[in-house]
Amino acid sequence: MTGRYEAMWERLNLDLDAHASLLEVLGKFYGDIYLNQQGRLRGMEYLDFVLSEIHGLRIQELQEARAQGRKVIGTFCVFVPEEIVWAADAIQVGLCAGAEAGTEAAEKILPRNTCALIKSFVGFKLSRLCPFIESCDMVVGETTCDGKKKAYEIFSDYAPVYVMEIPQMKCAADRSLWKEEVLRFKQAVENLTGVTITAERLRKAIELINRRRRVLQRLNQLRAAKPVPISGRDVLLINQVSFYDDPERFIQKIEELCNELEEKVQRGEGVADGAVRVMLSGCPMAIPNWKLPYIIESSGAVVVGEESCIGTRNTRDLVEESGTTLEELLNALVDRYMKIDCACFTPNTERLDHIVDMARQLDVKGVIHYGLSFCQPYAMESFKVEKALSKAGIPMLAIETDYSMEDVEQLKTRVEAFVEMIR
Ligand code: BJ8
Repeated sequence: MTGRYEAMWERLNLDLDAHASLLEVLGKFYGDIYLNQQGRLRGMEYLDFVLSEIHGLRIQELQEARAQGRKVIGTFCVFVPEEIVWAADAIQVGLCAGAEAGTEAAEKILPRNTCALIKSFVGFKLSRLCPFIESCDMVVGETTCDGKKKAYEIFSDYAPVYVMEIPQMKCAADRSLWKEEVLRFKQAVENLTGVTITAERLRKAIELINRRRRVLQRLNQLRAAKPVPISGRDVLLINQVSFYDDPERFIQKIEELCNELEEKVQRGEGVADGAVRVMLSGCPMAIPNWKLPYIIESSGAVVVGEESCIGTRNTRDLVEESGTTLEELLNALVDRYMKIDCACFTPNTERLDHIVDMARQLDVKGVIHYGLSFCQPYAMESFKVEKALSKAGIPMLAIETDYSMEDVEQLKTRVEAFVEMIR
């Protein structure tokens, strides 16, 4: 890929040497974790291709779209209403990063005790490693956790940042605040793109993003089968790619993959014979953060569900499509996003219910709660999650880690012991 896109990366002001090293490491990591799996689905070839072109073809598409006058909007949180972006004929891409590269640079302007996800996106920008950030006309931050909220203040010195205020509770006043914020965001997107969002445009965008959520719901339902027909690693990758690939192409390819999966389920074929079914819950795992799922799936277990923003939190709820006026559709959007059960909310009891329901539906033997080091909201909530699960008779293991590889052996020992215990 390097030769073909070098001129484009140069125009985007990437550090070409550092970027080439990053791609090399990523390719090796992907080979070890993904391509070595036995009996993968034909449909995963699409994901392999997307990954092999991660900073190539998709970036080229974004550049071509920009040349035709379309805008690219980057986001870090599933709270940003994507439908507004697509309704204005702009393109949304997820910017969360899951690699350690750039951490050193990030720690020059952020405290060391900041979560890896934040350090990663700041580090990628400072080290000129991410063509997605460099392709953005607007970068949308949000006031979720304190770390992100304050990091965006610093980040705005380096990128065109717009910040959405996210409510912290779910009372009537919070809904009103959120509606104001959605309207303010709509205005900002209209100003950027020069496109007025009409009811028709918004309805089409709602239908598009709902279709993407539905295909991911279908995929998740297929994982309830026994034996489970697809590895957790593969599904995590699908979820990660959903944040930046073209939605129409993604929907079509994942529909095809689901058809293949359905046939596999009918034939009673699965992956990982005899592996213990577990579920992941907690912080999002941005690409290429595959460390923990890989450890789990090489320790005699298989991941059959992810209760996270790169998982069911992003796909569980659809936007009601029946509205005909702009006002009705905007209200439907506001209501759907208010259902997000991020640990940044207080109280957040619905998340506990969702975790227990999901664990029961997927018939898992245990839950592994994943927290990024220094992430207070999820670390705090893990105690409540454990309590709720224990009441339901489901064991939980709490893992706290970051993007480094230093603790892999230690994590493996803990995960293996947990899997043996619940087997
Ligand atoms: S809706 S989970 S995407 S905020 S891991 S940066 S919380 S210190 S990512 Fe998130 Fe939106 Fe919530 Fe989802 Fe802060 Fe924690 Fe870091 Fe986090």
